Amino acid sequence: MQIGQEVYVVSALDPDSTPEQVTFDFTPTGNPESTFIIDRYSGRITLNKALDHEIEDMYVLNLIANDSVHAVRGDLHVSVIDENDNPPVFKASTYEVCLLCVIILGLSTCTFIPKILTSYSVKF
Ligand SMILES: [Ca+2]
Ligand SMILES: [Ca+2]
Repeated sequence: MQIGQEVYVVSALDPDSTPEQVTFDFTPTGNPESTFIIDRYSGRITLNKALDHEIEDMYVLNLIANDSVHAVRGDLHVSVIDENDNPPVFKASTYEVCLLCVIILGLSTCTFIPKILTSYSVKF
């Protein structure tokens, strides 16, 4: 998800207030690293930073709904679903192997071994 994308729209029920009288905000610690933005009147929450599952897979947002007399808190859990956005990378830029052939009892088997030794000898 990219910056500016809508995440959710929170709403509140208040029988003695009009929707315009209820405002929304995060608690002082309810928006980790200012990752999200909330529109105080519409309750629309959008991204202030791009999300990445590999960095953070879950956010818990602490919200306040306020009718100017009462302020109530609520939580919104945002799960960041993993998408396949990382290509595979070889662990080494170059691989070198030496093929060692061993003859045992007339049967030949071949085994790949990492090239750790610069030279080696095999006696039969
Ligand atoms: Ca009210
Ligand atoms: Ca991913």
